[in-house]
Amino acid sequence: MSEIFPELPYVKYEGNETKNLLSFKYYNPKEKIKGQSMEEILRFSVAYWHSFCNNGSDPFGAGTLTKPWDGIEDPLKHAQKKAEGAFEFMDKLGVNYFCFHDRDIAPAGKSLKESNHNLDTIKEVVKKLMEEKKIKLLWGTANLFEHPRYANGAATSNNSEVFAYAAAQVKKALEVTNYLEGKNYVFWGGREGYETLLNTNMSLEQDNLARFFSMAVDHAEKIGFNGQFLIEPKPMEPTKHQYDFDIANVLSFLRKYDLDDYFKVNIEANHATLAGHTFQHELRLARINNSLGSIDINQGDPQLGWDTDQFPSNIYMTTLAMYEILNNGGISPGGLNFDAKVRRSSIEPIDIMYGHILGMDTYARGLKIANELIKDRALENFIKERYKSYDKGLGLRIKDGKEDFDSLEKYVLDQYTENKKDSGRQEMLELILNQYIFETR
Ligand code: XLS
Ligand code: CA
Ligand code: CA
Repeated sequence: MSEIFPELPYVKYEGNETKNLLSFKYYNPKEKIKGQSMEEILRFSVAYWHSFCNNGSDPFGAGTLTKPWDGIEDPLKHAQKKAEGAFEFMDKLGVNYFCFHDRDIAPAGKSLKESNHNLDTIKEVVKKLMEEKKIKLLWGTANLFEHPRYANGAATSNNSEVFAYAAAQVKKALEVTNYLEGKNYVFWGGREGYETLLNTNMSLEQDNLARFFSMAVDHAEKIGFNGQFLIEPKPMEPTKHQYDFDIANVLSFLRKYDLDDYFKVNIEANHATLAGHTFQHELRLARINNSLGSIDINQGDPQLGWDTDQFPSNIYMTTLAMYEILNNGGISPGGLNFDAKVRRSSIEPIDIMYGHILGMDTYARGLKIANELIKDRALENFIKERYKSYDKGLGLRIKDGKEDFDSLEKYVLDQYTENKKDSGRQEMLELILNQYIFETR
């Protein structure tokens, strides 16, 4: 088969002395870190929608990015050529995973039947390409936000027929994900929220969302899908207020409806910042609750208050993200999915390649730095010391549940001294972090 992107090279690791911008300077897939190769730890994935479907259009103007399959009128031939281009791109980039929405790989038809037929046709093309290029499916999902029928929500629509349609669509997407041996299945509730409470029965909508998730769990069992279910929080966009606002919100929802055994979270960096958190905050919260499933790697723009989905270039963010992931014992069966797109003026396919190289190197470097930080206990020793009052005496008795308000009041009256203050040393710790970022080899 002739190449679809003849101008794109195979990207290789060349080390940090090279001047070749189309090579990896830090991402060395086979290099071992704590006994595992970088590719096994990072599990990079390309997002089908941003890299192969996005044409650069925005609310103010038309598409700017052209693709070799533009202009193919037959929708299935178009989808087939797009799939071939996608797998050639991913092979050249050297990633092992990809993610898709049902409607990214195969076009929606005029009816559910026709859409399902399109998916069934293209899933065969994709399966063959996966085998040929040795690329696996990190996760699949259903697009329950684009079609006008979902304007009032999918599982949280006021209309029960729309709920039914969404269920039928997820059933099929789950079956295709299973067929392609997807490691996870993601729910991102683009329209699952509200625009105004003046027209909203919040309690029914949330109960229905939980019913919908339970049905998915039951169906997975029915068809033998063993992948991990993930919920991807986002505070707003496209709705004013989405129900999966952030990690804390999702965890309380899952616990209320007894779904916490079946779901973990897929955390996107730009969604964390939209919710007013750092990416690390969301990762930490998920990690300490044993819920960290997978991550969508990108970054927002500090001056723009919306979801810009840029390729990650911030070494502080990637270092601290990898710090959480290593402390989590890794992220498998999840991975690091590039939910990132090039700017509207970056119009050539090679720009998409630069974007991924930028992100992969920034994460690979972050991984190495985080590993050193952990190995040297550079932060842990300080934290341990900072909380030492809970290791013995009064603190230990509090932890063991042996104190109450009466005994604590007595303790303060008899023994408390005001002069035991200590410094939080934030600046010193930032100095240490910088030292590791600057000096890690
Ligand atoms: C949109 C979301 C979406 C999910 C998958 O903001 O990030 O792309 O990752 O539906
Ligand atoms: Ca995402
Ligand atoms: Ca996003």
